[in-house]
Amino acid sequence: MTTQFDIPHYFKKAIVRRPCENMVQGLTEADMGSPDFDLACQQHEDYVEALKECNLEVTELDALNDYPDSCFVEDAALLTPKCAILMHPGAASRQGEVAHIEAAVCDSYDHVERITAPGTVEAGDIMMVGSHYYIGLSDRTNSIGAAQLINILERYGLSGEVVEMSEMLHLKTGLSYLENGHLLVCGEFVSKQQFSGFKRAQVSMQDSYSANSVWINDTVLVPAGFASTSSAIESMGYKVREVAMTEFQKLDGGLSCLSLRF
Ligand code: CIR
Repeated sequence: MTTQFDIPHYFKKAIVRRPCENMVQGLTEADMGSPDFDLACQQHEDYVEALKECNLEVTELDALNDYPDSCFVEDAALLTPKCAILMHPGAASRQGEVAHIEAAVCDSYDHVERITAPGTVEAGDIMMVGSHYYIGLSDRTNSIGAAQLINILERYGLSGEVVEMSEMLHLKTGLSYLENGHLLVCGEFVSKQQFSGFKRAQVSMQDSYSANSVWINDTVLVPAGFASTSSAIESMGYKVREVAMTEFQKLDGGLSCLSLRF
């Protein structure tokens, strides 16, 4: 296994998709009520602004009303420095999102691979640490899909390993790599031996939503309203940019889910 704790991976671009009015039909177990579409659009605009503040060139794709969860673009593809990999989501209602992201991905990549049935992977289950990728086996990502993914990664000189999990929606629901060996951990991932080599900062279950925070070019985006997570991240030496995410939280969507960064 290769890990490159000392070389942060700087990003140049991001792809996002605007929320659609049908987002109220999105998948959720959150029991927090329906999202307010207008407020979600405002929050999404501020998210895009935050990406730009981190010096990313942002491609904004149009809303897709046939796919309520389609603003969560992270799940449809994995963009590595060597190749792009189109996913096959485990959630049936989300499988069609992949065809709609393909053109934007192909615009930026010469090498485009794909996960195929019966394999399923949603890239919210994939955490990049240098050239190594951790792949959570969740309800959305199966071992056939993970094996396909590892095979593709290895063909490009990258590597992967699976992470057993049973409680969270996606791997990055409870884990975020902040570069420089720093890892936010929450819930079922706190005691995992697999992550004992990282400098870990524990996020309490009460603040679990903020365990999905995103390092982008030395700034960390943190959901607004989680002061203890923000200050823990600041004390690791990072600049924090808070983003209001209440309407996406109602759909179990975190900060990382709203963009593909590469
Ligand atoms: C779903 O359940 O698929 C969406 N409502 C939320 C997806 C969140 N994506 C992510 O954590 N990567």
